[in-house]
Order: sequence, then structure tokens, then C-alpha cells
Amino acid sequence: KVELFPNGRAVGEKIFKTGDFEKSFEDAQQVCMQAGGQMASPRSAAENEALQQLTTIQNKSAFLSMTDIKTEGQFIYPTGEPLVYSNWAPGEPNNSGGSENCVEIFTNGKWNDKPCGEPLLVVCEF
Ligand code: GN1
Ligand code: CA
Ligand code: CA
Repeated sequence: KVELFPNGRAVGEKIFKTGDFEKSFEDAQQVCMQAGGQMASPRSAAENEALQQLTTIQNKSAFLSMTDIKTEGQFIYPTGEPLVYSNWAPGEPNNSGGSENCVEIFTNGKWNDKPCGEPLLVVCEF
């Protein structure tokens, strides 16, 4: 099994790769696009676990690609497709303070909606 140790994980047809740095959502989007990929979009438990391994190695939460910027409470992929998989922490998403439209994945693999401007670990998928 290819693990792309230590900064990447292969799962099915997908490869997750961390940049080892933190950026805002918009900057992370740019970085992943320029690299020829997109931000991490785990669509199954297996993909989420692969991504969790990277956050655990880095000991940092990472941004996912999905947002509810377009319609509050409705998280979608960059394509506009609604979520086919989620792993929200209990009580999330809560849009805390009225302005949490991005998603972070914690080192435990659970998701939290989060302000888009705070820098988090960049993980792209290819
Ligand atoms: C954090 O700091 P607090 O409790 O207002 C978090 C929210 C979570 C909440 C869960 C910026 O909010 O997204 O929903 O904990 N805020 C940030 O208790 O990470
Ligand atoms: Ca929101
Ligand atoms: Ca939240």
C-alpha cells in the first residue's frame, strides 16, 4: 500500500497531500488550484481517515473544500454538489457567532464549521 510517507496519503483513486503550512481558506483554495488539485474533500469514512492521519502527523486542524457561503446551513462541494458524506462533531455545524462558513477537520477526524479567515493546515487532493 502506497502511503506517500510522511506528507501524503493515497486512498482509492485519490491522493491527499499537505503543504505543511497554514493559510486562510481563500489562500488555501488558490494554493491547491495552482498545484493542479483542489482542497481536501473527503467523501467517505476511508478518505476521512486518510486525511485524519495527516492532521494527526501535523498536529493541526485542516480546512476542507466545502462551504455554506452560498446558502447558510447547506454545505456544498466546490462543484455545488451537496455533501455525500459528513463527520460533524456533536453540535456542529452551529454557525457560531453567525459567521462560520468553512469546515475544519480536527486531529480526531471530526468536523467543525469555522470562520474562513483563520489560517489552518492546507491539504490538497489530487
Ligand atoms: C468554538 O470559542 P467558541 O466556543 O465560541 C469554535 C466553534 C465551535 C465551538 C464548539 C473559531 O467556538 O466553531 O462550534 O467552539 N470556534 C472557532 O464549542 O473555532
Ligand atoms: Ca455557516
Ligand atoms: Ca462551529
